[in-house]
Amino acid sequence: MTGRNLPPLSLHVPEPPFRPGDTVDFADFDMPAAGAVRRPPIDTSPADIRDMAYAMVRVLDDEGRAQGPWDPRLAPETLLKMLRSMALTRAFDERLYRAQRQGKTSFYMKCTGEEATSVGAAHALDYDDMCFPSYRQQGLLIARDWPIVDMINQIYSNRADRLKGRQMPIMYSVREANFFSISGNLTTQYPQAVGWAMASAARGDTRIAAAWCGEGSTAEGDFHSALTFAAVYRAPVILNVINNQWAISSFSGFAGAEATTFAARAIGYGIAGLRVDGNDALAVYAATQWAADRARNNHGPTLIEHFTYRAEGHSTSDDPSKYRSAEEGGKWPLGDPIVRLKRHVIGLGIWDEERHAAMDLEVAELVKAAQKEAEKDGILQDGLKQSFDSMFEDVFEEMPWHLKEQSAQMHEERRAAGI
Ligand SMILES: Cc1ncc(C[n+]2csc(CCOP(=O)(O)OP(=O)(O)O)c2C)c(N)n1
Repeated sequence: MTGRNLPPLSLHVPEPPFRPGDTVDFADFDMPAAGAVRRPPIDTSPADIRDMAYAMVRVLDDEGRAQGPWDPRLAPETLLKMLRSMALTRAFDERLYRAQRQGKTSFYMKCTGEEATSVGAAHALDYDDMCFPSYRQQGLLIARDWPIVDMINQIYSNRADRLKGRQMPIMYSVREANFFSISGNLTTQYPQAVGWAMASAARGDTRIAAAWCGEGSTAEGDFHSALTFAAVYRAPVILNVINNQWAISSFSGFAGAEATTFAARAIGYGIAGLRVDGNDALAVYAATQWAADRARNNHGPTLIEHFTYRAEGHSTSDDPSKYRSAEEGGKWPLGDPIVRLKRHVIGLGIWDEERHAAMDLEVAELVKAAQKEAEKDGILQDGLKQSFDSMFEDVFEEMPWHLKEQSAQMHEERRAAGI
């Protein structure tokens, strides 16, 4: 343009720190000391804890000792139950991942390295609190002792699948365990969780809701409308963001991580925001307990960012070696959540390596037995397990005339084709 001596405009396109083949160095990673962050009272005003959205609640130090005011001081049984649920979740993931490779199911997603974010939270919530998970919180169902054979039936879309083969594998729905139907459409569960929490409050109930989404999902519009409703009505809800740093091949910078934290999203809405070491089961437990007490006593919603690392591929359809350095997972400074809790309970003298090894064997056998049981009702390779008619059911409460017509047409065409 004439008469203007200005530099050309340009866009900033985020670039992840490490690409395939790069040497990984987390020296710049700001890792606050365990126990360093204060624990405010549950009726604190969101404005008074703005700094906490940039800090990190950590309980377990490098030696596995619990430090500071967020130590939830759990009973030995609770600590060991959490450890077992995390180990069982990992064993479940390993086996079902292999089942996909063997062609027994079409798809699977692991949560390896993120087990504390679901298992720690599940232990701090009441069983009748309603969970609105994403597809990476299988640890919630496992921590709530839901039978894993039922989860495998869904993954196999077999005869015993309660969802009648209508959903993609891992999109569980378990009303009895207060685990809301998973939807493939990212972040739709966020406003639904807030609405559920509002309904609970409007009815004078005492149950609260909790929602989970990934950091990539915070870029969805639903995330922002959910936060507005939660703040305006002070809905009794816990909004969890699992920042595992990757949304398939997009690093967290594309969801806004370069400029600020995900916990800091809460500030603009006037919501309490906490940032937590997501690989520290005790920190996840303590933050969830704080947020639950806050919600239950009508002090409003809390957004919790769980800082973690997606240790494996996004799904069985993904190859992370194409877009990130293979060294990343091993060098991630917050470690492995199972190893960290194990070190803690060994340090307390209530656990040892022998018992841990025996438990790993026991949970692997348990998953294997459940898989065998589920396979009696069929696997993917055997073909369809549900009646063709069931495909038209439950679209509406009562089947309307046009679906009856389509069903009849299907039968006619199958007859004509000799099947
Ligand atoms: C509305 C919508 N857009 C895109 C997708 C495709 N998709 C599935 S998972 C995913 C990445 C989500 O990443 P994140 O929220 O960080 O969660 P993570 O997978 O890391 O747990 C995308 C883009 C989708 N399922 N729904």
